[in-house]
Amino acid sequence: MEGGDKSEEEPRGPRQALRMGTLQSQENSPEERLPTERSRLRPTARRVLMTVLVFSALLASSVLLFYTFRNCGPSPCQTPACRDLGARYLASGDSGAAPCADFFSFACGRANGTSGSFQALAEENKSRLRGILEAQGSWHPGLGEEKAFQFYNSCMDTHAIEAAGAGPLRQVIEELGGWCISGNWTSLDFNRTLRLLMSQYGHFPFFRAYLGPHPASSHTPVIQIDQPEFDVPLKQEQEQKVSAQIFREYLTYLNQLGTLLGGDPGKVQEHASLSISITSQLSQFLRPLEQRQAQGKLFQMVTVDQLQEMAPAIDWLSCLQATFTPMSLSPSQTLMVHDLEYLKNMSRLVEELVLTQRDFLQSHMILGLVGTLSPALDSKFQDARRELSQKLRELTEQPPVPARPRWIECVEETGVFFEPTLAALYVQEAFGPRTQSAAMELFTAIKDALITRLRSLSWVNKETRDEAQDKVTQLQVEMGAPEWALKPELGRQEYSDVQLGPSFLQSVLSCVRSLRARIVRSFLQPFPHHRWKVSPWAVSAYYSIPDHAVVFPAGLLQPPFFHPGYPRAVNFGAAGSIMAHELMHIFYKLLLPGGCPACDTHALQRELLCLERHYAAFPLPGRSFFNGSRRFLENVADVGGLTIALQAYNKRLLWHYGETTLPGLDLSPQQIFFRSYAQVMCNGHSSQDPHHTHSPAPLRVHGPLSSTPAFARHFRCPRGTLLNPSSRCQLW
Ligand SMILES: *[C@@H]1O[C@H](CO)[C@@H](O)[C@H](O)[C@H]1NC(C)=O
Ligand SMILES: *[C@@H]1O[C@H](CO)[C@@H](O)[C@H](O)[C@H]1NC(C)=O
Ligand SMILES: *[C@@H]1O[C@H](CO)[C@@H](O)[C@H](O)[C@H]1NC(C)=O
Ligand SMILES: *[C@@H]1O[C@H](CO)[C@@H](O)[C@H](O)[C@H]1NC(C)=O
Ligand SMILES: *[C@@H]1O[C@H](CO)[C@@H](O)[C@H](O)[C@H]1NC(C)=O
Ligand SMILES: CC(=O)N[C@H]1CO[C@H](CO)[C@@H](O)[C@@H]1O
Repeated sequence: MEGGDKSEEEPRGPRQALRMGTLQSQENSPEERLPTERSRLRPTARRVLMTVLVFSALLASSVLLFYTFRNCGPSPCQTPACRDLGARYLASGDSGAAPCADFFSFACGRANGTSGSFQALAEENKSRLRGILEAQGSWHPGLGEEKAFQFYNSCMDTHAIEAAGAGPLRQVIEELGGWCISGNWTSLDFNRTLRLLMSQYGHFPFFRAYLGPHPASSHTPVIQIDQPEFDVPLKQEQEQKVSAQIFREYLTYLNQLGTLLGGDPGKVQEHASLSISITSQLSQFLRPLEQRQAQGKLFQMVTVDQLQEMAPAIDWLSCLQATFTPMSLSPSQTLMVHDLEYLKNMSRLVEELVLTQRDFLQSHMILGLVGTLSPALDSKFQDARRELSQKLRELTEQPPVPARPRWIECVEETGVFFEPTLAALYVQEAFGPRTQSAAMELFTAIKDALITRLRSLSWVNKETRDEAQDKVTQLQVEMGAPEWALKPELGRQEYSDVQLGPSFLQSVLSCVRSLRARIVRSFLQPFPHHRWKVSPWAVSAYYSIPDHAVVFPAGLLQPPFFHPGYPRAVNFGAAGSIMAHELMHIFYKLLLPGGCPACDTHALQRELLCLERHYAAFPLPGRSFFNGSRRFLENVADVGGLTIALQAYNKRLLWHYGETTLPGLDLSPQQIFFRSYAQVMCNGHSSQDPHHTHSPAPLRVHGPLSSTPAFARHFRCPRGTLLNPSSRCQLW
């Protein structure tokens, strides 16, 4: 179903406007005071008469319409967007589950096993990008867009890719000086090969190098040198048996690559084994982050010269200069090094290998490159890699990942290389002015509710409250997409350095170089605003501490989380609580020990402890258990986010008319609010979050809902049920 922007909000009939007028007069909202105030200028008698008339008229209509309202209730919204959402809720929920005992199953019961809401949303909107990329002739003439479409098409043209086979890759290997497994071979210049790999082919065999924010000033870029990423875990952590199997699978894979490139099987086997041995030795030098953290050596600032002295096997200046042009580097350039110990040991190993096993070192680098480039090669290379990854998942007891259709890969790849163009096209299609202003309006309502809430917190003193309020008002909000994507004329990219063809591999390599140069150039320009860390079609909101900015990408402000034509209950419950959750992150510092000396520390500690106990008391599925720290702060943000979103929603209900419900669901607006809140969390039993900072989904539903008296009221939960506990915490 098309849930896009085109479906308009339900036309508001006169009946409905009247009905809500009733609601208003009952609640005596501020909007209504306006006419009374204006009439003050008129003669007294007339004023009295008017007042009486207005009152009696209001009273009469109130009585009349109160009954109408009682009889019919808000009517269901019948737009395609609403019908679609109603059907989605019906399909995901388990109506047999008792909402007061297990609201998670009630809302997400059948969402089991399948991918979560966020993931589903991410996939759906990639299909939206696909729609854009495949709609021939829908794009404006312009070199940039044309290149993006051409790239996508050549990615989808599997016939051409299969026909070219390993040819384009052999050519790349020749450019690198060849290897002794197949084809011609010139003698090795290690530094030259490494420089080409890093700067021309985007492959970093011994370490990674990238531009990142300077630790002392987040707007200044610095070159960072980090540990490499290996295809397989070869560190002696697993059982002997498992690691032997991993070795075998990896060897099979490398052998396949070598023979696909026309190598003699015996020779390939020898080089593949040595390559594994090199990877394995390098892996032994890696130290986990925690260990480095414990030693207080997460990173060190060194100059290129100093690094050259400590890790002499690499020609640092020439490798980095080639990689980061047009930046101009000198020996005194400062670098941020994440694990100096690793680099020293790596350098020693490379020096040793250059002396004793030159040819093998070259083969090792090229085998790694082939792995890196596989996505741009024909199906034989891709199958080999997929097989390796499935085997590794089996061996490490992870569930298999289903094969992804080619178009998703191609959409993602096009999105990486042509992000500015795709961002503008996506925003045009999925985040029109009406959605934009509705989203901003929602955010303003949430922000206002938060400011109101701050005034009533018992543990915050006046000074801290004023400070917090200032922080909220000064917050930078990025809604939907960066400025340049919302105004395409600002972000038009020509990609003049991108050369497409003759083979898909060559196109990809050209894009890799162009992208790196673009990143470097953008870092070299002063940039006063927040730099987006996600694409506009991404589904993850975030708060950036250094920029004091919240970011809500357009991909998130889509059905089923948001639509300008949805009942407000849905938008406030789903997108609104996500927005409020992000806003709560502003106050993390206050909640940490010693973070708010001026607060009523005693009351604050009491409420934090209360919430900790509240969460700890939940029965949890599986092995997941609650443990303080970051996850606790996320829980605190969940509870606060729901409270704020609900408060904002109630205020909206009071001020505006025309609230609707969802077709096919027997739920009141408030019930829909809570249902929509839960729907956001329907992402299965295991956390999708890579860092596991969030609690498992059922807890993210039950924790906050059971802390909210209004939930129990609207679902008529008997006292003592899971979602209507006998006491509640009062943090927010
Ligand atoms: C959902 O998953 C749980 C645990 O994996 C399982 O016990 C339950 O039967 C599943 N329910 C449905 C409706 O698939
Ligand atoms: C090896 O080099 C020769 C001469 O330079 C060239 O003709 C031949 O095509 C090359 N072989 C491969 C496999 O590229
Ligand atoms: C690096 O090499 C040094 C000296 O050979 C050694 O003491 C140290 O344990 C090595 N570090 C790692 C992480 O293997
Ligand atoms: C690479 O270049 C550096 C710096 O010039 C040099 O010290 C090193 O020996 C070279 N490495 C190899 C393996 O030739
Ligand atoms: C919980 O976290 C604390 C500190 O973050 C840690 O010391 C403790 O071991 C953790 N407990 C469990 C059961 O993981
Ligand atoms: C959530 C969302 O907007 N999903 C859309 C993604 O794109 C497809 C294809 O255009 C639409 O059908 C979905 O509604």
